[in-house]
Amino acid sequence: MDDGDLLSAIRSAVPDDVDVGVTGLEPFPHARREIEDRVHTGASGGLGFVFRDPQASTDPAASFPWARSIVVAAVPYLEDGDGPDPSDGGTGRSIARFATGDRYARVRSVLEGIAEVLASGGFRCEMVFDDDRIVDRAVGARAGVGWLGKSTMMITPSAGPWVLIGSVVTDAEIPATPTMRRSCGTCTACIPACPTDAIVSPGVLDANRCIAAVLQRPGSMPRHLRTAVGGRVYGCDECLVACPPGDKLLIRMAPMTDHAAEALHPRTILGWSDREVEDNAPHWYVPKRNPRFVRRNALVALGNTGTVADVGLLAGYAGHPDALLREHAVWALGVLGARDVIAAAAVDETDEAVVGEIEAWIGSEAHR
Ligand code: B12
Ligand code: SF4
Ligand code: SF4
Repeated sequence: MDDGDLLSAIRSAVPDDVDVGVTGLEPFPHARREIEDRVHTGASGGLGFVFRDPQASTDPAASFPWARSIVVAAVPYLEDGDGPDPSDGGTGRSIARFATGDRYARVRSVLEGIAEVLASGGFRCEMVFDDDRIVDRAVGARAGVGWLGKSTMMITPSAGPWVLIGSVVTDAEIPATPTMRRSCGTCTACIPACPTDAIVSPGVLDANRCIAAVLQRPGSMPRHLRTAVGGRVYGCDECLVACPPGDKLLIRMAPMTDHAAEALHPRTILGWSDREVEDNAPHWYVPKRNPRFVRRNALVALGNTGTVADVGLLAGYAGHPDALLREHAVWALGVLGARDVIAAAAVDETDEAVVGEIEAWIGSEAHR
């Protein structure tokens, strides 16, 4: 099989809605500069991933010295239930679409199909996605499967931003596919759609403010961002929902049922046992895989979306042994106006952060 045939064989092994391209192992100097800039300015928000070693993550030849080509796939991941939500006052879905179920299963299956074609030709290959050794969007853009949008998402003409990106690194020498000659043009819809103004300029994300990142970080959630977090517990879809090239795919999907919305409501999540958190969220980045951070997020989300009927549940968390959860429960109670419950919680409280949160709502005099 010659090189051109190899790419045709790969394309016929993947579903029709998956875009495939090829690029070489040359470094990605632009991506490296961008990543170093985010680390330098602090906009990386202390995240690890590709920010840990910008040189290594943008020089695939250093990580895969045996390889000659990168075959990259943009895999649409929307399903029924992902359709547009009715106007929710900006509170957002509790769990972003990409994290509802195992959406990476389809990426794995597409990459396995590609790897099978290569392996049957006697070539070595390795599947890579969401991996610190590769900047997925830069690979996808150079191979021409999409363009880098102002939201920093890689956008494809057929699925907009609703694609996950995965690659197969191989020692087959496959000619590179051309870069796409498309861009966002004059569109800027994602920038005002972001609830926290985290897209600070076109293509530049401040991860300190991005809700998707805030929900992944350990510790107390910054107080000034809690209201904007809305009803979100994991991930954020606002800059994707706002993106016009994704509309035609999004509207083809059935909307979320009331039953599914209740099953993922922050109050339901707060009722999950540790085991249920692990079962429902096996692929989420949760610091140290500790369910307390999922609960912290759900407490804030319930404060933003709950009603007086949720005060009892929150009052239980205001007496939780974990001070981080007490602190966020007090915040949620404050938002729902349950000052009497906060005053009752104040009586035996000694943790500094929780006392600070209590005093923010009922004042230090009332606390004493
Ligand atoms: C760390 C990380 C995050 C962090 C930080 C992301 C960030 N941009 O800083 C957080 C937790 C916030 C995050 C959130 C999300 N993520 Co994420 N994340 C990653 C990860 C692991 C590394 C990406 C990264 O930090 N790159 C470094 C930064 C500097 O690069 P960049 O933002 O892509 O920057 C490029 C642009 O800025 C561009 N650029 C620079 N200047 C300019 C100027 C203009 C005008 C333009 C147009 C472009 C441009 O050049 C840069 C280099 O290529 C990748 C997987 C991987 N290994 O690549 C997934 C990945 C990027 N995430 C993904 C997804 C799905 C998401 C979410 C949509 C999930 C959700 N619903 O909550 C959100 C989207 C938020 C957003 N607007 O980016 C997908 C994106 C797929 C796609 N179509 O682009 C990836 C590729 C995972 C995958 N394998 O599919 N993510
Ligand atoms: S994921 Fe949400 S918070 Fe982050 S940039 Fe997009 S809209 Fe803003
Ligand atoms: S909303 Fe508009 S500007 Fe933002 S990424 Fe999508 S096409 Fe580009």
